[in-house]
Amino acid sequence: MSSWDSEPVWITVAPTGAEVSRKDNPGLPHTPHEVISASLEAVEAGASIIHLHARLPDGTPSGDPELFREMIVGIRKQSSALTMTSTGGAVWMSMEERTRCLDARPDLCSLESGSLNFDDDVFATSRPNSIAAATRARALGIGIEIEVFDVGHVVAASRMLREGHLLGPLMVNLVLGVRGGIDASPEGLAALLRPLPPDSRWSVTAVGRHQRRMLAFGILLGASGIRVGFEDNVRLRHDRLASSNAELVADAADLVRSLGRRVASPAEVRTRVLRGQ
Ligand code: KMH
Ligand code: ZN
Repeated sequence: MSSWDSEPVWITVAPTGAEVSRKDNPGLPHTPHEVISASLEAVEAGASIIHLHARLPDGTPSGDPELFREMIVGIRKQSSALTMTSTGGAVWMSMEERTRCLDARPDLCSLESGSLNFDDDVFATSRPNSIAAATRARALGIGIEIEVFDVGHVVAASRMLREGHLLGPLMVNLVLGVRGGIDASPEGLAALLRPLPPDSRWSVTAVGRHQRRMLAFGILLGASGIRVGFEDNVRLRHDRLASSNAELVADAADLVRSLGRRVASPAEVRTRVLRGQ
């Protein structure tokens, strides 16, 4: 676990996701061009990792590696932020569709280490599928962030690490408050941290109205990173929609500083998360 006052906190922005729509926030980016400008604004505001999903112009989620490639090239042209493509995709996608994004050669990819009910849907990732995706990402030199929605996912990731399917130290994103996953509470966060190997890098994500206070818990407990963006939450406060992803990032950066920690630069994040992956 990182030392809470000596290590800077990275901010990941997840600008579009797959389950949110323009009905939730009319500013949701769809096209690569829109995602690139939202991402670059977010980097200006303090983000150093961009968690990418691809969509067609009408907003339908897509696994097309060309869309991912366009976003990655555009972001890399104008920033040194790390790009992370989602192998979570959308709940209805096949594993094959979800992992096509690896062909776009991001710096990092997200990866599920298990399954869960995702609200009314089943979000399925079998252990063999997770291992196969991890093996492919590693062969391509892509770093892996495990997305954790419940305690068993931490246990499964630790097992993949022990068995050599993942390289250490683990990088995990602890997602709290998905209906079907662990609840967004201090006890929920503590439950996810308990089985985590001690040298892991962990970030905190919480959905909807729980976001800000759970990120604060994470920052105070020594999180390596926090995540914000329209994928997880479209509101700045309960009674106000966020005007942009960058506004959420700026607010998260203020939160980090107000709790006595520093926001990490992309260069610092590169050294920390790509070393050893
Ligand atoms: N869209 C969610 C079902 C990830 O990016 O790895 C899964 C998700 C997680 O967004
Ligand atoms: Zn995602």
